[in-house]
Amino acid sequence: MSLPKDFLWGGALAAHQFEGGVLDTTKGLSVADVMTGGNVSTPRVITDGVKEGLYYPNHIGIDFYHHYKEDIKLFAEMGFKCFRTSIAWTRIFPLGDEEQPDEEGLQFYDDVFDELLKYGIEPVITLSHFEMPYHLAKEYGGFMNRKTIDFFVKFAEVCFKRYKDKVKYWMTFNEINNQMNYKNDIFGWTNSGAHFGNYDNPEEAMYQCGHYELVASAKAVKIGHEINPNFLIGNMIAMVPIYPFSCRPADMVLSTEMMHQRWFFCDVQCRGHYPRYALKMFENKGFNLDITEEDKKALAAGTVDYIGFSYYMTNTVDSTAHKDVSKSLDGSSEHSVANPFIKVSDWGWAIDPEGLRYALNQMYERYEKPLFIVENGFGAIDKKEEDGSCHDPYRVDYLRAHIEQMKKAVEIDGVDLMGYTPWGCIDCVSFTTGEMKKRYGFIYVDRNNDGSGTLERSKKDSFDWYKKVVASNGEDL
Ligand code: BGP
Repeated sequence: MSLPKDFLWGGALAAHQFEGGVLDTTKGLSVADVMTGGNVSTPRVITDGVKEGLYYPNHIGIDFYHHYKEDIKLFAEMGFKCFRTSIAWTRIFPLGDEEQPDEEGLQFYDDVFDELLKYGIEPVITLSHFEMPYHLAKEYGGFMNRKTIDFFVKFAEVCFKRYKDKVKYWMTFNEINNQMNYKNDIFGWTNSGAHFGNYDNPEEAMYQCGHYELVASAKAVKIGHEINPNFLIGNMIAMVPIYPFSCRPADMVLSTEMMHQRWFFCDVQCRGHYPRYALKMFENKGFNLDITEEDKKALAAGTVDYIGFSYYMTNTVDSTAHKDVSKSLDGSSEHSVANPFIKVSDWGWAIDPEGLRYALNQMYERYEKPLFIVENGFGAIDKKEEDGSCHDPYRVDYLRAHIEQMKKAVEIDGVDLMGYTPWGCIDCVSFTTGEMKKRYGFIYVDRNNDGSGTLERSKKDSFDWYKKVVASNGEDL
Protein backbone atom coordinates (compact mmCIF):
# COMPACT_ATOMS: atom_id res chain seq x y z
CA MET A 1 0.00 0.00 0.00
CA SER A 2 1.37 3.39 -0.91
CA LEU A 3 0.43 6.79 -2.21
CA PRO A 4 0.00 7.21 -5.97
CA LYS A 5 3.29 7.67 -7.86
CA ASP A 6 2.26 11.08 -9.19
CA PHE A 7 1.25 12.36 -5.75
CA LEU A 8 1.83 16.11 -5.62
CA TRP A 9 4.11 16.82 -2.67
CA GLY A 10 4.96 20.46 -2.27
CA GLY A 11 4.43 23.55 -0.18
CA ALA A 12 1.96 26.43 -0.08
CA LEU A 13 2.04 30.20 0.23
CA ALA A 14 -0.02 33.19 -0.83
CA ALA A 15 1.23 36.27 -2.66
CA HIS A 16 0.23 38.81 -0.04
CA GLN A 17 1.97 36.96 2.79
CA PHE A 18 5.40 36.52 1.26
CA GLU A 19 5.95 38.41 -2.00
CA GLY A 20 6.45 41.96 -0.80
CA GLY A 21 7.20 44.17 -3.80
CA VAL A 22 4.18 46.26 -2.91
CA LEU A 23 5.41 49.83 -2.91
CA ASP A 24 8.34 49.53 -5.36
CA THR A 25 6.49 47.94 -8.30
CA THR A 26 3.42 48.67 -10.43
CA LYS A 27 1.30 46.58 -8.06
CA GLY A 28 -1.81 48.24 -6.65
CA LEU A 29 -2.89 48.04 -3.02
CA SER A 30 -4.90 45.00 -2.05
CA VAL A 31 -7.22 44.52 0.91
CA ALA A 32 -4.33 42.78 2.71
CA ASP A 33 -2.03 45.77 2.16
CA VAL A 34 -4.13 47.97 4.42
CA MET A 35 -4.01 45.55 7.35
CA THR A 36 -1.61 46.36 10.16
CA GLY A 37 0.46 43.86 12.13
CA GLY A 38 -1.14 42.38 15.27
CA ASN A 39 -0.66 39.38 17.50
CA VAL A 40 -2.63 36.68 19.25
CA SER A 41 -4.26 39.19 21.62
CA THR A 42 -4.19 42.39 19.51
CA PRO A 43 -6.23 42.11 16.31
CA ARG A 44 -4.92 43.49 13.01
CA VAL A 45 -6.53 46.80 12.08
CA ILE A 46 -8.00 47.46 8.63
CA THR A 47 -7.13 51.07 7.83
CA ASP A 48 -8.61 53.48 5.31
CA GLY A 49 -5.71 53.34 2.87
CA VAL A 50 -2.08 53.18 4.00
CA LYS A 51 -1.51 55.43 7.00
CA GLU A 52 1.76 57.11 7.85
CA GLY A 53 3.41 55.72 10.98
CA LEU A 54 1.57 52.37 11.03
CA TYR A 55 3.23 49.05 10.27
CA TYR A 56 1.93 46.90 7.40
CA PRO A 57 3.85 43.61 7.41
CA ASN A 58 2.63 42.49 3.98
CA HIS A 59 4.36 45.36 2.18
CA ILE A 60 7.67 43.53 2.47
CA GLY A 61 6.47 40.03 3.43
CA ILE A 62 9.70 38.05 3.11
CA ASP A 63 10.53 39.82 -0.14
CA PHE A 64 10.06 36.79 -2.36
CA TYR A 65 9.68 39.33 -5.17
CA HIS A 66 13.42 39.87 -5.06
CA HIS A 67 14.42 36.41 -3.74
CA TYR A 68 12.31 34.08 -5.85
CA LYS A 69 15.21 32.32 -7.56
CA GLU A 70 16.91 31.55 -4.27
CA ASP A 71 13.65 30.38 -2.66
CA ILE A 72 12.57 28.18 -5.56
CA LYS A 73 16.03 26.60 -5.58
CA LEU A 74 15.49 25.60 -1.95
CA PHE A 75 12.02 24.19 -2.76
CA ALA A 76 13.63 22.17 -5.55
CA GLU A 77 16.25 20.88 -3.13
CA MET A 78 13.43 19.51 -0.95
CA GLY A 79 12.15 17.73 -4.05
CA PHE A 80 8.88 19.63 -4.42
CA LYS A 81 6.68 18.26 -7.19
CA CYS A 82 4.43 21.29 -6.99
CA PHE A 83 4.29 24.72 -5.40
CA ARG A 84 1.06 26.41 -4.46
CA THR A 85 0.92 30.18 -4.51
CA SER A 86 -1.49 32.87 -5.66
CA ILE A 87 -1.40 35.52 -8.33
CA ALA A 88 -1.75 38.90 -6.66
CA TRP A 89 -4.82 40.29 -8.46
CA THR A 90 -3.38 43.80 -7.97
CA ARG A 91 -0.23 43.02 -9.94
CA ILE A 92 -2.39 42.23 -12.95
CA PHE A 93 -5.09 44.86 -12.39
CA PRO A 94 -3.73 47.36 -9.83
CA LEU A 95 -7.12 49.00 -9.27
CA GLY A 96 -9.27 46.12 -10.46
CA ASP A 97 -11.43 48.02 -12.95
CA GLU A 98 -8.87 48.88 -15.66
CA GLU A 99 -9.39 47.95 -19.29
CA GLN A 100 -5.88 46.54 -19.78
CA PRO A 101 -3.75 44.35 -17.50
CA ASP A 102 -0.35 45.44 -16.26
CA GLU A 103 2.54 43.93 -18.22
CA GLU A 104 5.11 44.19 -15.43
CA GLY A 105 2.86 42.14 -13.15
CA LEU A 106 2.13 39.54 -15.82
CA GLN A 107 5.84 39.21 -16.57
CA PHE A 108 6.68 38.61 -12.91
CA TYR A 109 4.53 35.48 -12.82
CA ASP A 110 5.95 34.31 -16.16
CA ASP A 111 9.36 34.52 -14.53
CA VAL A 112 8.24 32.70 -11.39
CA PHE A 113 6.48 29.93 -13.30
CA ASP A 114 9.47 29.48 -15.65
CA GLU A 115 11.75 29.18 -12.66
CA LEU A 116 9.50 26.53 -11.10
CA LEU A 117 9.15 24.58 -14.35
CA LYS A 118 12.92 24.63 -14.77
CA TYR A 119 13.04 22.30 -11.75
CA GLY A 120 10.00 20.29 -12.80
CA ILE A 121 7.81 21.91 -10.13
CA GLU A 122 4.15 22.30 -11.13
CA PRO A 123 2.63 25.64 -10.15
CA VAL A 124 -0.70 25.26 -8.30
CA ILE A 125 -2.36 28.65 -8.49
CA THR A 126 -5.04 30.34 -6.41
CA LEU A 127 -6.59 33.23 -8.28
CA SER A 128 -7.76 35.13 -5.24
CA HIS A 129 -6.14 34.57 -1.88
CA PHE A 130 -7.32 37.53 0.22
CA GLU A 131 -5.89 39.91 -2.40
CA MET A 132 -8.81 41.79 -3.90
CA PRO A 133 -7.85 45.26 -5.12
CA TYR A 134 -8.43 47.77 -2.35
CA HIS A 135 -9.99 50.10 -4.90
CA LEU A 136 -12.73 47.55 -5.64
CA ALA A 137 -13.42 47.16 -1.93
CA LYS A 138 -13.53 50.89 -1.29
CA GLU A 139 -15.32 52.15 -4.39
CA TYR A 140 -17.58 49.20 -5.18
CA GLY A 141 -18.06 47.47 -1.82
CA GLY A 142 -16.13 44.44 -3.05
CA PHE A 143 -18.33 41.42 -3.75
CA MET A 144 -21.36 43.19 -2.29
CA ASN A 145 -21.54 44.64 -5.78
CA ARG A 146 -22.60 42.52 -8.75
CA LYS A 147 -20.11 44.39 -10.97
CA THR A 148 -17.24 42.74 -9.12
CA ILE A 149 -18.21 39.41 -10.73
CA ASP A 150 -17.10 40.80 -14.09
CA PHE A 151 -13.90 42.32 -12.70
CA PHE A 152 -12.91 38.97 -11.24
CA VAL A 153 -13.86 36.98 -14.33
CA LYS A 154 -11.81 39.30 -16.51
CA PHE A 155 -8.81 38.90 -14.20
CA ALA A 156 -9.24 35.12 -14.27
CA GLU A 157 -9.51 35.07 -18.05
CA VAL A 158 -6.34 37.14 -18.48
CA CYS A 159 -4.44 34.74 -16.20
CA PHE A 160 -5.81 31.61 -17.85
CA LYS A 161 -4.88 32.86 -21.31
CA ARG A 162 -1.43 34.11 -20.38
CA TYR A 163 -0.36 31.04 -18.40
CA LYS A 164 -2.33 28.33 -20.19
CA ASP A 165 0.81 26.39 -21.12
CA LYS A 166 2.55 26.86 -17.78
CA VAL A 167 -0.13 26.24 -15.18
CA LYS A 168 -2.49 23.27 -15.10
CA TYR A 169 -3.81 23.36 -11.50
CA TRP A 170 -5.97 26.31 -10.43
CA MET A 171 -8.24 27.31 -7.58
CA THR A 172 -10.67 30.23 -7.62
CA PHE A 173 -11.08 31.72 -4.10
CA ASN A 174 -9.04 30.80 -1.06
CA GLU A 175 -11.08 29.64 1.95
CA ILE A 176 -14.24 31.13 0.50
CA ASN A 177 -16.15 29.88 3.53
CA ASN A 178 -14.22 31.91 6.15
CA GLN A 179 -16.75 34.70 5.81
CA MET A 180 -19.38 32.44 7.36
CA ASN A 181 -18.10 34.08 10.55
CA TYR A 182 -19.61 37.38 9.43
CA LYS A 183 -19.17 38.81 12.94
CA ASN A 184 -15.39 39.07 12.70
CA ASP A 185 -14.65 41.80 10.16
CA ILE A 186 -11.33 40.30 9.03
CA PHE A 187 -13.08 37.47 7.18
CA GLY A 188 -15.57 39.49 5.12
CA TRP A 189 -12.82 41.94 4.30
CA THR A 190 -10.26 39.41 3.13
CA ASN A 191 -12.71 37.08 1.39
CA SER A 192 -14.84 39.72 -0.29
CA GLY A 193 -13.67 43.27 0.38
CA ALA A 194 -16.82 43.81 2.43
CA HIS A 195 -17.70 44.99 5.92
CA PHE A 196 -20.80 42.98 6.74
CA GLY A 197 -21.21 44.83 10.01
CA ASN A 198 -22.15 47.97 8.05
CA TYR A 199 -25.33 46.37 6.75
CA ASP A 200 -28.71 46.16 8.53
CA ASN A 201 -28.58 42.40 8.40
CA PRO A 202 -24.92 41.28 8.32
CA GLU A 203 -25.81 37.64 7.84
CA GLU A 204 -27.99 38.35 4.83
CA ALA A 205 -25.26 40.63 3.45
CA MET A 206 -22.76 37.80 3.76
CA TYR A 207 -24.99 35.42 1.79
CA GLN A 208 -25.57 38.04 -0.92
CA CYS A 209 -21.88 38.70 -1.20
CA GLY A 210 -21.13 34.99 -1.12
CA HIS A 211 -23.62 34.44 -3.94
CA TYR A 212 -21.92 36.92 -6.25
CA GLU A 213 -18.60 35.32 -5.41
CA LEU A 214 -19.95 31.85 -6.14
CA VAL A 215 -21.21 33.05 -9.52
CA ALA A 216 -17.79 34.63 -10.23
CA SER A 217 -16.08 31.37 -9.31
CA ALA A 218 -18.38 29.29 -11.52
CA LYS A 219 -17.98 31.63 -14.49
CA ALA A 220 -14.21 31.50 -14.14
CA VAL A 221 -14.27 27.68 -14.06
CA LYS A 222 -16.28 27.57 -17.28
CA ILE A 223 -14.05 30.07 -19.09
CA GLY A 224 -10.93 28.29 -17.87
CA HIS A 225 -12.11 24.99 -19.32
CA GLU A 226 -12.84 26.69 -22.64
CA ILE A 227 -9.33 28.17 -22.73
CA ASN A 228 -7.63 24.90 -21.89
CA PRO A 229 -9.69 21.73 -21.47
CA ASN A 230 -6.78 20.17 -19.59
CA PHE A 231 -6.99 22.65 -16.75
CA LEU A 232 -8.01 21.23 -13.41
CA ILE A 233 -9.84 23.99 -11.56
CA GLY A 234 -10.78 23.55 -7.94
CA ASN A 235 -12.42 25.52 -5.18
CA MET A 236 -10.74 26.03 -1.83
CA ILE A 237 -12.37 25.83 1.56
CA ALA A 238 -11.25 25.95 5.16
CA MET A 239 -12.17 22.52 6.45
CA VAL A 240 -12.68 22.55 10.19
CA PRO A 241 -14.74 19.47 11.08
CA ILE A 242 -17.20 20.10 13.88
CA TYR A 243 -17.54 17.42 16.52
CA PRO A 244 -20.44 17.08 18.95
CA PHE A 245 -19.12 17.67 22.46
CA SER A 246 -21.06 14.69 23.80
CA CYS A 247 -23.33 11.89 22.65
CA ARG A 248 -26.23 14.05 23.84
CA PRO A 249 -28.58 13.98 20.80
CA ALA A 250 -28.86 17.79 20.86
CA ASP A 251 -25.09 18.06 20.43
CA MET A 252 -25.17 15.68 17.47
CA VAL A 253 -27.92 17.66 15.78
CA LEU A 254 -26.12 20.91 16.52
CA SER A 255 -22.89 19.66 14.94
CA THR A 256 -24.88 18.70 11.81
CA GLU A 257 -26.39 22.18 11.66
CA MET A 258 -23.02 23.80 12.15
CA MET A 259 -21.52 21.63 9.43
CA HIS A 260 -24.18 22.96 7.04
CA GLN A 261 -22.49 26.32 7.44
CA ARG A 262 -19.12 24.78 6.70
CA TRP A 263 -20.37 22.87 3.65
CA PHE A 264 -22.49 25.65 2.18
CA PHE A 265 -19.98 27.15 -0.27
CA CYS A 266 -18.48 23.78 -1.15
CA ASP A 267 -21.92 22.28 -1.81
CA VAL A 268 -22.71 24.99 -4.36
CA GLN A 269 -19.29 24.80 -6.03
CA CYS A 270 -19.37 21.01 -6.29
CA ARG A 271 -23.03 20.44 -7.09
CA GLY A 272 -23.85 23.58 -9.07
CA HIS A 273 -26.93 24.50 -7.06
CA TYR A 274 -27.96 25.67 -3.63
CA PRO A 275 -28.52 22.93 -1.06
CA ARG A 276 -32.05 22.65 0.28
CA TYR A 277 -31.00 23.38 3.86
CA ALA A 278 -29.79 26.79 2.65
CA LEU A 279 -32.89 27.59 0.61
CA LYS A 280 -35.05 26.68 3.60
CA MET A 281 -32.93 28.85 5.85
CA PHE A 282 -33.23 31.85 3.47
CA GLU A 283 -37.00 31.35 3.50
CA ASN A 284 -37.23 30.95 7.26
CA LYS A 285 -35.12 34.03 7.89
CA GLY A 286 -36.93 36.08 5.25
CA PHE A 287 -33.76 36.78 3.26
CA ASN A 288 -34.38 38.48 -0.04
CA LEU A 289 -31.32 37.70 -2.13
CA ASP A 290 -30.56 38.80 -5.66
CA ILE A 291 -30.20 35.38 -7.31
CA THR A 292 -31.24 35.39 -10.97
CA GLU A 293 -32.08 32.53 -13.31
CA GLU A 294 -28.91 33.41 -15.25
CA ASP A 295 -26.91 33.07 -12.05
CA LYS A 296 -28.36 29.63 -11.43
CA LYS A 297 -27.34 28.54 -14.92
CA ALA A 298 -23.84 29.89 -14.35
CA LEU A 299 -23.54 27.95 -11.07
CA ALA A 300 -24.65 24.75 -12.77
CA ALA A 301 -22.20 25.23 -15.64
CA GLY A 302 -19.14 25.94 -13.49
CA THR A 303 -18.76 23.12 -10.99
CA VAL A 304 -15.23 22.45 -9.83
CA ASP A 305 -12.95 19.58 -10.86
CA TYR A 306 -11.50 19.00 -7.42
CA ILE A 307 -11.70 20.31 -3.87
CA GLY A 308 -8.70 22.10 -2.45
CA PHE A 309 -8.85 22.61 1.27
CA SER A 310 -6.89 23.70 4.30
CA TYR A 311 -6.88 21.58 7.41
CA TYR A 312 -5.42 22.87 10.64
CA MET A 313 -7.84 21.84 13.37
CA THR A 314 -11.21 20.58 14.45
CA ASN A 315 -13.84 22.33 16.49
CA THR A 316 -16.23 20.98 19.11
CA VAL A 317 -19.74 22.24 19.84
CA ASP A 318 -21.87 21.95 22.96
CA SER A 319 -25.56 22.76 22.69
CA THR A 320 -25.53 24.29 26.17
CA ALA A 321 -22.60 26.67 25.55
CA HIS A 322 -22.54 30.17 24.18
CA LYS A 323 -19.55 32.32 23.25
CA ASP A 324 -18.75 35.56 21.46
CA VAL A 325 -17.10 34.93 18.07
CA SER A 326 -16.50 38.51 16.97
CA LYS A 327 -12.81 38.10 17.82
CA SER A 328 -12.50 34.43 16.97
CA LEU A 329 -9.73 33.45 14.53
CA ASP A 330 -9.84 29.71 15.05
CA GLY A 331 -12.93 28.72 13.10
CA SER A 332 -15.01 28.50 16.24
CA SER A 333 -18.73 29.15 16.47
CA GLU A 334 -21.14 30.41 19.12
CA HIS A 335 -21.32 26.94 20.69
CA SER A 336 -17.64 26.01 20.58
CA VAL A 337 -15.94 24.52 23.61
CA ALA A 338 -12.52 23.03 24.28
CA ASN A 339 -12.11 19.39 23.30
CA PRO A 340 -10.68 17.63 26.38
CA PHE A 341 -8.98 14.97 24.23
CA ILE A 342 -6.73 17.20 22.19
CA LYS A 343 -4.08 19.85 22.80
CA VAL A 344 -3.95 23.29 21.24
CA SER A 345 -1.08 25.33 19.72
CA ASP A 346 0.22 28.58 21.23
CA TRP A 347 -2.39 30.31 19.07
CA GLY A 348 -5.21 28.14 20.41
CA TRP A 349 -5.60 25.96 17.30
CA ALA A 350 -6.61 22.39 18.18
CA ILE A 351 -4.04 19.78 17.10
CA ASP A 352 -6.00 16.82 15.78
CA PRO A 353 -4.30 14.60 13.16
CA GLU A 354 -7.09 12.00 13.17
CA GLY A 355 -9.47 14.82 12.35
CA LEU A 356 -7.73 15.02 8.97
CA ARG A 357 -8.63 11.41 8.15
CA TYR A 358 -12.17 12.12 9.30
CA ALA A 359 -12.31 15.27 7.15
CA LEU A 360 -11.02 13.46 4.06
CA ASN A 361 -13.66 10.77 4.49
CA GLN A 362 -16.47 13.25 5.07
CA MET A 363 -15.57 15.22 1.96
CA TYR A 364 -14.98 12.27 -0.29
CA GLU A 365 -18.20 10.53 0.71
CA ARG A 366 -20.15 13.75 0.16
CA TYR A 367 -18.79 14.74 -3.26
CA GLU A 368 -16.77 11.88 -4.75
CA LYS A 369 -14.40 14.42 -6.31
CA PRO A 370 -10.60 14.36 -6.03
CA LEU A 371 -9.30 16.15 -2.96
CA PHE A 372 -6.15 18.21 -2.54
CA ILE A 373 -4.78 19.18 0.89
CA VAL A 374 -3.41 22.58 -0.06
CA GLU A 375 -2.71 23.78 3.49
CA ASN A 376 -1.79 22.07 6.72
CA GLY A 377 0.90 23.00 9.20
CA PHE A 378 2.03 24.08 12.60
CA GLY A 379 2.46 27.74 13.47
CA ALA A 380 5.03 27.93 16.26
CA ILE A 381 7.73 30.08 17.81
CA ASP A 382 11.09 28.96 16.40
CA LYS A 383 14.52 29.80 17.71
CA LYS A 384 17.46 30.22 15.40
CA GLU A 385 20.66 29.15 17.17
CA GLU A 386 23.99 31.00 17.11
CA ASP A 387 25.32 28.52 14.55
CA GLY A 388 22.38 29.19 12.22
CA SER A 389 20.54 25.92 12.94
CA CYS A 390 16.91 25.75 14.00
CA HIS A 391 15.55 22.71 15.82
CA ASP A 392 11.83 22.27 15.22
CA PRO A 393 10.93 18.70 16.26
CA TYR A 394 7.37 19.85 17.16
CA ARG A 395 6.79 20.75 13.51
CA VAL A 396 8.02 17.37 12.33
CA ASP A 397 5.79 15.67 14.93
CA TYR A 398 2.77 17.63 13.76
CA LEU A 399 3.32 17.00 10.06
CA ARG A 400 4.27 13.35 10.52
CA ALA A 401 1.10 12.65 12.49
CA HIS A 402 -1.04 14.35 9.85
CA ILE A 403 0.67 12.58 6.94
CA GLU A 404 0.12 9.25 8.70
CA GLN A 405 -3.60 9.95 8.90
CA MET A 406 -3.71 11.23 5.33
CA LYS A 407 -2.13 7.96 4.18
CA LYS A 408 -4.72 5.94 6.08
CA ALA A 409 -7.47 7.87 4.32
CA VAL A 410 -5.94 6.96 0.95
CA GLU A 411 -4.69 3.46 1.66
CA ILE A 412 -7.48 2.17 3.89
CA ASP A 413 -10.48 4.33 3.07
CA GLY A 414 -9.83 4.71 -0.67
CA VAL A 415 -10.00 8.50 -0.75
CA ASP A 416 -8.84 10.00 -4.06
CA LEU A 417 -6.17 12.48 -2.97
CA MET A 418 -4.10 14.54 -5.42
CA GLY A 419 -1.45 15.99 -3.17
CA TYR A 420 -0.27 17.64 0.00
CA THR A 421 1.23 21.12 0.27
CA PRO A 422 2.10 22.14 3.84
CA TRP A 423 1.35 25.77 4.56
CA GLY A 424 4.08 28.39 4.79
CA CYS A 425 6.87 26.11 3.53
CA ILE A 426 9.11 29.12 4.00
CA ASP A 427 8.32 31.46 6.92
CA CYS A 428 5.87 34.20 6.00
CA VAL A 429 3.53 36.77 7.54
CA SER A 430 0.64 35.18 9.44
CA PHE A 431 -2.73 35.90 7.91
CA THR A 432 -4.80 36.11 11.06
CA THR A 433 -2.35 38.01 13.26
CA GLY A 434 0.10 39.64 10.82
CA GLU A 435 3.06 38.29 12.80
CA MET A 436 6.33 36.81 11.59
CA LYS A 437 6.67 35.09 14.95
CA LYS A 438 4.03 32.50 14.04
CA ARG A 439 6.27 30.42 11.81
CA TYR A 440 5.36 27.41 9.66
CA GLY A 441 8.39 27.02 7.42
CA PHE A 442 10.98 24.39 6.64
CA ILE A 443 13.08 27.45 5.84
CA TYR A 444 13.72 30.11 8.46
CA VAL A 445 13.61 33.76 7.37
CA ASP A 446 15.39 36.34 9.48
CA ARG A 447 12.55 38.79 9.84
CA ASN A 448 10.73 39.87 13.00
CA ASN A 449 7.34 41.18 14.01
CA ASP A 450 8.60 44.77 13.99
CA GLY A 451 10.08 44.50 10.50
CA SER A 452 13.69 44.13 11.64
CA GLY A 453 15.96 41.33 10.32
CA THR A 454 18.21 40.62 7.35
CA LEU A 455 15.72 38.47 5.40
CA GLU A 456 18.43 35.81 5.22
CA ARG A 457 17.14 32.27 4.58
CA SER A 458 18.37 29.17 6.46
CA LYS A 459 17.25 25.56 6.73
CA LYS A 460 15.46 24.25 9.81
CA ASP A 461 15.78 20.61 10.87
CA SER A 462 12.39 19.96 9.28
CA PHE A 463 13.89 20.82 5.86
CA ASP A 464 15.86 17.57 5.61
CA TRP A 465 13.04 15.59 7.16
CA TYR A 466 10.53 16.80 4.55
CA LYS A 467 13.04 16.17 1.77
CA LYS A 468 13.20 12.55 2.89
CA VAL A 469 9.42 12.30 3.06
CA VAL A 470 9.04 13.57 -0.49
CA ALA A 471 11.85 11.37 -1.84
CA SER A 472 10.24 8.27 -0.35
CA ASN A 473 6.72 9.27 -1.46
CA GLY A 474 5.66 9.41 2.16
CA GLU A 475 7.12 6.03 3.21
CA ASP A 476 9.98 7.35 5.31
CA LEU A 477 8.36 9.50 7.96
C1 BGP B 1 -5.36 30.02 6.23
C2 BGP B 1 -4.99 30.91 5.10
C3 BGP B 1 -3.55 31.17 4.93
C4 BGP B 1 -2.69 31.00 6.15
C5 BGP B 1 -3.15 29.96 7.12
C6 BGP B 1 -2.50 30.01 8.47
O1 BGP B 1 -6.54 30.47 6.79
O2 BGP B 1 -5.48 30.43 3.88
O3 BGP B 1 -3.40 32.36 4.22
O4 BGP B 1 -2.07 32.09 6.63
O5 BGP B 1 -4.52 29.96 7.32
O6 BGP B 1 -3.03 31.05 9.22
P1 BGP B 1 -2.13 32.01 10.05
O7 BGP B 1 -1.16 32.56 9.08
O8 BGP B 1 -3.00 33.04 10.60
O9 BGP B 1 -1.50 31.16 11.06
